[in-house]
Amino acid sequence: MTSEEAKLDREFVFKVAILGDSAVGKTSLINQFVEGSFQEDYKPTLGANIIRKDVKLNSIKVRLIMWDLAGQEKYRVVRSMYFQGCQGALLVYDVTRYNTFDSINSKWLRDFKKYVKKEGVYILIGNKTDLTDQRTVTTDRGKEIAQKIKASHFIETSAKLGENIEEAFILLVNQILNNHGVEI
Ligand code: G3D
Ligand code: MG
Repeated sequence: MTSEEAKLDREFVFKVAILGDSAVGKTSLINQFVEGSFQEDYKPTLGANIIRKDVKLNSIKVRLIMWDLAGQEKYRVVRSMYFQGCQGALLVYDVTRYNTFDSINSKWLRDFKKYVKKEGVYILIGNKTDLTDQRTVTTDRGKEIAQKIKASHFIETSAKLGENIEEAFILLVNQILNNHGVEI
């Protein structure tokens, strides 16, 4: 096999955390990304769901492992398992609820840094952009905080409409690859 061929066969497995307050849309984002669908009456996740999705970026294959947790995050052992081996995170807030935005820095990022000792990457996501009338967090505010917390990227999404979902996950994967010194 030539080195060019070897390059084409590169495969990675990355575990990513999807973090944010209850009901910001974490499960909906994962569903939309994995299945391309939005379930209006999605039941709150019980325990942990482990979801896998394979993506291909140019010649690079990446298997993403996502844990979708709900309700049990308060248990330390669950949290440490959740974060174990994570290379990156999506930090999600709801653009209609300012308190979920405040939690990003005060809670979720702190947690990520505490449990993920190695240099992990994270991007900031403002979800539910379709609820324009109810928006309380502006795009500019989001950008500002993303800079402040040194997020790799900032993106606004609507899991309901399927807007920017794929883009958000791809930004994260790209950044993780970058972090591993892989050029796309
Ligand atoms: P969570 O996993 O972070 O707890 P969920 O959040 O994915 O369960 O979503 C919580 C609620 O927000 C759900 O509504 C879901 O339908 C809704 N939601 C998620 N993303 C969006 C979005 O982009 N736009 C809108 N309008 N709603 C969204 P219910 O009513 O089932 O609680
Ligand atoms: Mg959920």
